Amino acid sequence: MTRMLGSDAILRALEAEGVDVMFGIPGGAILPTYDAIARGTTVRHILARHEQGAGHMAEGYARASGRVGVAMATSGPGATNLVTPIADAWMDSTPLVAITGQVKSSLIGTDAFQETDATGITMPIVKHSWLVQDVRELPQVMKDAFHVARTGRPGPVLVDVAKDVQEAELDFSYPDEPDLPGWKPPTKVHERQVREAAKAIVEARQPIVYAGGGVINAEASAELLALVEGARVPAVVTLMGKGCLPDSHPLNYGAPGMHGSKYGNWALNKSDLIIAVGTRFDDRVTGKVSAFAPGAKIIHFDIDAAEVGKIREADIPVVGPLKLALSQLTREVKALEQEKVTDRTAWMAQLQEWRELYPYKYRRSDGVLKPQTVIELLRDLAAERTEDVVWTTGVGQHQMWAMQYLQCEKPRTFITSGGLGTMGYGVPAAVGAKAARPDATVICVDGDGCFQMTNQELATAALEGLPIVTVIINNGWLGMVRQWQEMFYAERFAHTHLTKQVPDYAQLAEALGAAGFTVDNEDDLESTLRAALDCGRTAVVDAHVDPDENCFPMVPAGAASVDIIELPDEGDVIPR
Ligand SMILES: Cc1ncc(C[n+]2csc(CCOP(=O)(O)OP(=O)(O)O)c2C)c(N)n1
Repeated sequence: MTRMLGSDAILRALEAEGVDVMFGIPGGAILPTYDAIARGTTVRHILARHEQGAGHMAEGYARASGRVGVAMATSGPGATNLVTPIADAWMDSTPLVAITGQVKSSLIGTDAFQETDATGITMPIVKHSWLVQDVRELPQVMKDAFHVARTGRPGPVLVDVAKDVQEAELDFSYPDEPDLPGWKPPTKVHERQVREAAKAIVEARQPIVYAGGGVINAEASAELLALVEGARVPAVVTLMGKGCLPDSHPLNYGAPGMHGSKYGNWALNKSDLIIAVGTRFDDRVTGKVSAFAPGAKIIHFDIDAAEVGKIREADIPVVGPLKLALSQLTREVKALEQEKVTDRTAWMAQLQEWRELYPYKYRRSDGVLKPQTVIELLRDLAAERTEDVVWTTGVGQHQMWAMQYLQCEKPRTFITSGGLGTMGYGVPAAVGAKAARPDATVICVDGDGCFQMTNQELATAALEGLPIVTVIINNGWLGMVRQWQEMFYAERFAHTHLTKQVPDYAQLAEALGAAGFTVDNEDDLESTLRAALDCGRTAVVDAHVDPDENCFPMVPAGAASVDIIELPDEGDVIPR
C-alpha cells in the first residue's frame, strides 16, 4: 500500500497495465492527472490537437499493435469530442480505454462549467463505463476497465473521474484480478458444434470461408491459414479482415461486399456452405439479406454470441475464442478426411474462372491522373522499400480503391474505419499506428474531404517525431457521395463539390510542420511519391486525380450482392 493521490493512482494503473503511449488533451477537470504526468510516469503522452484525433490515434495504436489504446480528455467538450472515436471503436471492436475528467462530485448535476454527462452520452457505444466519485474505487475500476476493453469481443470503455477524486488521497495497491462477476466471455468452444462444423465442411461441394476483423482481434491468422490450407477451402476476406489471410494467397478471393470484386461476391453467394469467422454479415457485405447466398448453409464462429444469428440464421453456431475454435476445426476436418474427401475440382475451377473473367479494372487515363494508378504505384514503391508497411485510410472512394488495390500480407497492416465509416480517421490513426510501430512505414491513403476533417494532427506527427506519409487522392469532391448522386440521384450534385485548389494542401502541410508535395500527372507521379517516402519527415502528397472517376464494381444499397454492377464495358481498361 502506498499513500498517493487519485491522479497518481491513474498513472500507476496505466503503468501496471503495460501502457507505453497514450493520447490526449488536458483541461480543467483532468488537470490534476496531467499534473501527475508532470510528476513523472513511464507512459509517453502524445498531445493531440483535437480530442477526436486523440481517440483515433488510440484506435490506430490499438489496431497496429494489438494492445489497448488509451485516450484522455477533459470534461464537457473534451469528452464530447471523444464520442466519435468511441463509437468508431465500438463498431470496429477496437480495444480502447477513454479516460475523462468530470466536474467535482459536489457539482455533478448542476450544469456546472464544462459539465456533461459523459457516461450517459456514451452509454450505447461502450462495453461498460464508470463514473468514479470515490477515490478508493479507482484502482479496481482501472483494472476492470482494461479487462473489459481487451477480453471477449474487444471494444471501448469509459472511465469518467470526478476532479475531487483525482485530488483525493488513497492507499494504493493495484489489484491482481478484475472484480466483474457478470463479465464472463467464453474461453472454450462447444466440441460437438465444432465436430458438426467439420462434418459440414468435409461434405460441402462449394464451401467458402468468410473471414472478418474478428480473426485479427483474436490473433487467429495462423489458425485461419491452417484451416484454409488444411481443409482446402477458399476464402473471402472483408474490409475489416484485410491482412488476416495473405492477399497473395491463391485461396484468398479477396473482398466481398459493396465495392468488393464480382468474383468475391459470387463466391459467397453461390456457395453451398459459408464458414463465417469473426465477421457479422454487415449490410455492406450481404446487400439484400433475403437474396444473400440462398443455397448456403451457415457455420458462424464468433466470440460474441450476440452476433450469431443476428442477421442470418446460423445452421451451426460456434461461440468461443477463434484461435481455439479454428485449430480444433482443422484437426477435426483432417481426421474426417481420412475417411472421406469431397471432390471440389469443379468449384475451384469455377472460382478461378470468375477471378480471371472479372478482375478489378479501371479505364486507362486520357491524360488525367487516375486514382487507382496513384494507389497501385504507391503500393509498389512501398513494397520495394520494406515489407513493414501499415496502411490507414479515410472513408470514401479512396478507401474502397485502397481495399481493392493495396496488397496486405499480414494482419494489423490495414487500418480503416469499417463500421462507423468515420471521415477523418486516416491521419490520426496513422499517427497512432506510427507510435505503436515506429519502425514501420505508415502511409495514410486519404480523401480530400476526409483530410480536411483532421489534418491538424499533422502538427502532432511532425512535432512528436512520428513521420507518416499521407497521400491525398484529391478529386475535388466528396467523391463517394458524388458517385451516389450521379448514379442514384439523377446527377443532382448538391453540396459535394470542394474544389481541388482550396486549400492548397502542400502549403497547408508545410504550415503544419510537414513536407508538402503536389502532383497532377503520371509523368511526375513516381518521383513525387518517392520524394515523399524518402524525405524522412511527415509528408503529404496532394495527388490531383480524375474528378469523374467512380468506384466499381458496386452493389447499389439494398440490391442483392450477386447483382453487382461492373465497370461499364467500354474503352481501354487496365485490369489489376
Ligand atoms: C464524418 C462523416 N461525415 C460524412 C460522411 C458521409 N460521407 C461518406 S464518404 C464521403 C465523401 C468523402 O470524400 P473524400 O474524403 O474526398 O473521399 P472520396 O470519396 O472523394 O475518395 C462522405 C461525405 C462520413 N462518412 N463521415
